[in-house]
Amino acid sequence: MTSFNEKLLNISHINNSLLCVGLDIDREKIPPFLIETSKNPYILFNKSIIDQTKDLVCAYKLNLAFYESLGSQGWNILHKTMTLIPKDIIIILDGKRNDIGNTAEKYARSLYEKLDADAITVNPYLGSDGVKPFLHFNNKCSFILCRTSNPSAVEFQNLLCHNKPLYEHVAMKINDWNSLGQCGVVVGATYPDELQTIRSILKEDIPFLIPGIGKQGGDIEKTVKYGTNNKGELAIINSSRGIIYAGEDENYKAKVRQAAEILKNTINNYR
Ligand code: OMP
Repeated sequence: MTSFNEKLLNISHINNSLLCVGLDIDREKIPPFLIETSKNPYILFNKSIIDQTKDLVCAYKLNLAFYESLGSQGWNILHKTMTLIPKDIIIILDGKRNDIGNTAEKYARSLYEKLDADAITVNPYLGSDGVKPFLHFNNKCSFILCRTSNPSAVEFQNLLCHNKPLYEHVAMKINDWNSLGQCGVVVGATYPDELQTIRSILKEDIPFLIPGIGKQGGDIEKTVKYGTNNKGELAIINSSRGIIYAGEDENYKAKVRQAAEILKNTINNYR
């Protein structure tokens, strides 16, 4: 069986890409004609995004909120979408899960065993016993939130504890939790200084998931410079709305492909 990092490096080389497209489906934003003319507009939409971008990406990230908010229909759309993604591309299910140990274990089984995600996102705020249940699944990767992209992230994550911001303590803990090699880290592209610091704390083989490019305005050059390892690898750079909602009318597929191609190439120019 291939490890998560081997799978990531393999697809990053094949497609020459660090780009992750976020499949965050939203009725308000998908081209209106799809809603009007199709019985399954979300599946049709996701299929067209995957068809247009599968040679341009290393990963797809599905934020579970967008699927859960559709009720049972959302779970069917999630399952079906996952079957449409080529097997060699990384699938990240983004639910930012955590809970006390025995409950966290159920979340982990749901995402890694039932849904068979390659990777998930995990909130570290409950401490080690809330994170460890996610770390014993072979060839999977749990991306631990370290410094998020949102404006209020500073409220807690930058608080000084023992003379260091809290996110640095989280980064150091991720090095410890990574003993089985199944940890990644989430750092927002909107905070390049923090990204640089966290890359310097973490071991070279820990992959970074970096959202915040595109609609949130993250700096692409600094994201690539500070977020990749010393070989320009092991970073997954996500954009959701900036790519999947690039077009509104019947021409949306070409616009989506163009947006993905431009971002992939811009990222590569800085590697
Ligand atoms: P866009 O802003 O549309 O590109 O979407 C960003 C995606 O990344 C959403 O699914 C967010 O939930 C997610 N995200 C952040 O935006 N900031 C973070 O700090 C962490 C995440 C995440 O874990 O993916």
